[in-house]
Amino acid sequence: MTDFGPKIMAMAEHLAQWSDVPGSLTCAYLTPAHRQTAAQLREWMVAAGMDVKIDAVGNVVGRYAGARPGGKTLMTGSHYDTVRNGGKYDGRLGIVLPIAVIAELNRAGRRLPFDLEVIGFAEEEGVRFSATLMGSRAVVGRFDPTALGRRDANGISVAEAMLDAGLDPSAIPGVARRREDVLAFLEVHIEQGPVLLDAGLPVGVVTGIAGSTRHLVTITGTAGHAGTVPMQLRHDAAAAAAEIVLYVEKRCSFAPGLVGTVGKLAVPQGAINVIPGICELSLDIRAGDDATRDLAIADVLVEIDQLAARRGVKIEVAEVMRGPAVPCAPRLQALFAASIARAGVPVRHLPSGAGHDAMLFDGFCDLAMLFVRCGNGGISHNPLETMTAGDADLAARIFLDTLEHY
Ligand code: HGY
Ligand code: MN
Ligand code: MN
Repeated sequence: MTDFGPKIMAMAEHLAQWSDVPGSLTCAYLTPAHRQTAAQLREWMVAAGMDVKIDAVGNVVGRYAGARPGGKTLMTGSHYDTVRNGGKYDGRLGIVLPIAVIAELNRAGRRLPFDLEVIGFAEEEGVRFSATLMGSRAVVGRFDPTALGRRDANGISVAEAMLDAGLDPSAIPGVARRREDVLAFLEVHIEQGPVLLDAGLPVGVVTGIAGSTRHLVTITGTAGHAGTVPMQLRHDAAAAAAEIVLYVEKRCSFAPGLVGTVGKLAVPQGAINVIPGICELSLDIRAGDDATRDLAIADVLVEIDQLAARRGVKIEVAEVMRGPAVPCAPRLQALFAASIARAGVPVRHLPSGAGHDAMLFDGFCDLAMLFVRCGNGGISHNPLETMTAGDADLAARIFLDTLEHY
C-alpha cells in the first residue's frame, strides 16, 4: 500500500502556491487563487477515479461510487479557503487526505459498500465577506440567502463574486443533500492546538465542537484635534474600544473552555493627530457549552452599554454568526477509536475549540472528527502551522480503516 504521508504533504504544499497575497497564504472565497485551488482539487479528484463537479457555491465535490449503485453516501471533507496569512493544513488536510485514500482504493480496484463523497468546502473562515461556513451550509440546506448581499472591502457582494466566478446563486438551493441519502459526515482536521502534541499522540477523537458567536462592533465618538481637545472633554472611539478589548479578555478568563477574542480592531481613515471618531472591532466568543458562552456574551453586551454611556459614545453591535456547541456521534467516535487502537495508538478523546464544517451537519446526520497533531506548539491560523508526513500517513491509514469498518 502506498505511503500516504509524503503524498498528502506534497498536495498541501502544492495548494499553498495559490494565494491572494504573495509571500503568504491567504485564499479567500472566490478570489483567483481560490479558483485555481478549486481547479487543482478537481484535477486530483478526477485522477483518483471520482466523478467530480463544482457546485453552485464553489464546493468541489468528488464522488467515489460504491460497489452497489444507488447506495447511501458517506460524506467527508473540509474547507479549502484560508484565513489571512494562514497555514497550509487548516481545512486542506481534510480534503487531500481522503483524496489520497480514494486514489489508493481506485488503484487497487476496490469499492466500498457505500458511495463516498469528498467535499472541498469553498468557504468556512468568513475572511472576505464575514459570512462563514457558506459551503457546508449549502450542502445541508441551511444557506442563508441574505449572505448573498454581504460585501467585501471593495464593495463586491457575494452574489456578484459568484457570478464573476461563473457560479449561479439561484442554483444554491439545489446543492442541498437529502438526509435520507446520507450515512454520516466525517472530517479529518489538524487539532490547531497543543493537546495531542503535549500528550505525544499523533491523532485524537473529537468529542464535540465548541459553539461560537461572532459580532462586529462599531463605536462612534467625536473626532477632534489631538492637540486642542482636553482629555476630559473627549469621546475617543479607540479608547472605548480598548476598554472593550480588556473587558472581553478578563470576562472570558472566568471559565475553562471559555475564550474571547478581538481579532479585528481598526480606526478607519485614522490619522496620528486626530482623536478617533470611529473605531471598528470584532468579537469571537466560544465555549464548550452554549450556556457558558451566552452568559459571557450577555455580560460583554451590558459592559458595552455602560461604557457607551460613561464615555458619551454610540456603540452598535451586530451579531454576524452564531453556532451552537455540537456533539460528535458516540457511534462514530467509537469507530475512529477502534481504528486508532488497531493502529496500535493510544486513544485520546478531546474537544474542539475551533469551529469546523462538521458542526453544520448537526441535526442533519451523525458527524465525527479525527484530529491530527500539530507541531510548533500546536500553532494554527499562522504560517508556522505544521504537521508531519508520518502523522499524515497514520491518519490516512486510520481513516481508511474506519471506512473499511463502517
Ligand atoms: O474560527 C474557527 O474556529 C475556524 O478556524 N474557522
Ligand atoms: Mn481555520
Ligand atoms: Mn479549519
